[in-house]
Amino acid sequence: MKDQLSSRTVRPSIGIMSAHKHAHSTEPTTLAGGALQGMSNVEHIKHASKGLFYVGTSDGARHTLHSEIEALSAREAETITDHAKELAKHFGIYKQRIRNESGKKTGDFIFMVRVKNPAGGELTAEQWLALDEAADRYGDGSLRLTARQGIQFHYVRGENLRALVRHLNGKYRDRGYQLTTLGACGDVNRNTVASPIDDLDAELPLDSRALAHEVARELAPKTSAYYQVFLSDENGANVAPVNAEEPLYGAQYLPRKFKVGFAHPHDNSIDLLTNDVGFIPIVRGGRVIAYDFYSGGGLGMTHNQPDTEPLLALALGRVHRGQILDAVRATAILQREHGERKNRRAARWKYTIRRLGVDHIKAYLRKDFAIEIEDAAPSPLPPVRDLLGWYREAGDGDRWYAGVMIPCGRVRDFETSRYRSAVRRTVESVQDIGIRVTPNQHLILTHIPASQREFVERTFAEHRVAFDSGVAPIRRLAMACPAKPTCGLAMTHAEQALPEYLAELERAELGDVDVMVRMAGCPNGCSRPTTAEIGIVGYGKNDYVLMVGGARNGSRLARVLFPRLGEHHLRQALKGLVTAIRDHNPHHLPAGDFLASTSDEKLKSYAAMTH
Ligand code: SRM
Ligand code: SF4
Repeated sequence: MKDQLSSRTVRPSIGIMSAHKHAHSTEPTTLAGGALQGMSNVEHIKHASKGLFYVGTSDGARHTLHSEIEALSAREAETITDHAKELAKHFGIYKQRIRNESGKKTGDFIFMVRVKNPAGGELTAEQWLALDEAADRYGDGSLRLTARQGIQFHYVRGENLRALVRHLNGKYRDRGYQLTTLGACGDVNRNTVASPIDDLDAELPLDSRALAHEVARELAPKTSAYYQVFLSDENGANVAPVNAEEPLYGAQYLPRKFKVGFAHPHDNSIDLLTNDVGFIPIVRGGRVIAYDFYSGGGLGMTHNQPDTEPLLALALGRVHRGQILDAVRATAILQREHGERKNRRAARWKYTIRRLGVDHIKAYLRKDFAIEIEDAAPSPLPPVRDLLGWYREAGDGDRWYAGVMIPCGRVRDFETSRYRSAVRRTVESVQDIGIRVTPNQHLILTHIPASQREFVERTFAEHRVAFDSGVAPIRRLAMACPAKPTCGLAMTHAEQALPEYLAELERAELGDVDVMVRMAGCPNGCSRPTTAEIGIVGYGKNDYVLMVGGARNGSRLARVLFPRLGEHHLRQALKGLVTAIRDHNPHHLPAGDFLASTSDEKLKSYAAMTH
């Protein structure tokens, strides 16, 4: 196998100097600046893998990732090694361990497997049914819709891992898109999100999804290791030619995850400004004339590392449709060369672009990558919409789409509401139905004839799944991350806590208040609490940060109102603040604007009130 740092790797000789230093005062360790020495352990692991094939060990020896997966499948190993763990992420696989009540990782080894679902979260009925079947066969009987329109399996046992990946990849192709876990995690482009109503919106049907698909295809890992490790046939014969070349990423892939999104002028549910690179069409006279181009967003921050912070993407100007793929590719190359590779916490593009200077980056994109960025103020962003209920679909037929609320994205049959069965029954019964995962962790069922609307509603009612007006305003935009017990980084619960907090607000007759509440189990911010109107972030055992005042269109970060709160006080504060949005908001401002424009002192006095 050829060494992968091949001549085909595009390597610009960049003379970009740090324009103004961001918070990171030490000189960065970058590919452009030097050798592997001094880079993080993960960089060494990626480099030694020769395109994700080999697991290097600390004594300089190596074995194949394939051999570790073989051992798992044969039940000869409980899990994979920690070096293999870093590579497996690039295949959408996370090594996890069940945590006990006190949070200690003492339980069985398990895996989380993430399926990529680019360009609007679209799935066919066959694909949905394949996922649904796999939930029982290989997971814990649930499907977890993600905040980036993906689907996760939790509690996958080692011996089922390869079988699950094969099941997903093997049979269910449609319209050229195959379910895959390749590149769903790891230091590559993650799921490329797009507004789920891109082409459905009756007033403005667009086609940004095609661009999102192009980006997803172009930035997918090109190594064939995935196929050799998971998909070689029963006799070990390869299903794809062996290839370790990564023309775009090179031997060490990107310094960190990379995220790209496309919003719609009527819907910013993807939270455009939280992406590394984002676009939204500019429409004049019903025609898309160009796209606003944003760069450098990201929400993660790390305890005890004050240099790390949530940052919204910056508006760079306008680009034309024909240059969008080039602009994404160029940004990925700049990040590959100039991103920090020693401290992974400081390695996201949001830090690189600010360290190098936005003007430098723009100049560089223009000159060396020939991207024609037109200087222009961006158009105002549309709101983050819940998209629940019925909407007529674009096109001539009398077809409809229906947004269905899935609490915290967990498609499961609970005792009270049987979400999984309701969706399966609908998908099996309505001809030509399509499915989309929304960035709010909900589902949209598409292409439903008017004559079938009543059947769909009845099916949901029979399974006790609340639909449209049956969903309280306070729940419609609520999101939480998986957190405990599966997420190894979680400090508190989130998915398992937020529904109860919301129920408590409903019991206090606050369910009708229109406010976006999001909760995460640690400061990584996976459910995007930092752009919510009310954001809750787990910070330690029985310790939470309460944030307020994000904008409904994602254009403003929330500010910290309480840096530390125990759970009891958190619940009390939630009640007080939601009451204030309803009762002390004389101009009926949207909840985020009300919270943003009210002083801390005032809000704290409301938070202390209970009713
Ligand atoms: Fe995330 C890591 C779950 C969207 C920022 N995220 C994780 C891991 C894999 C934990 C780990 O590294 O061990 C979580 C898996 C837990 C589990 O048991 O399932 C996890 N992230 C999720 C999901 C499932 C949350 C959800 O409720 O939907 C989302 C999967 C999206 C997908 O399909 O690709 C998810 N994560 C996000 C988002 C929101 C977004 O992308 O729109 C963010 C904030 C935006 C951003 O990237 O800055 C996000 N996740 C992080 C970070 C912080 C990154 C940083 O820059 O510091 C981590 C930790 C890390 O990478 O080191 C992380
Ligand atoms: Fe895990 Fe933290 Fe992400 Fe929640 S926000 S899924 S706790 S990494």
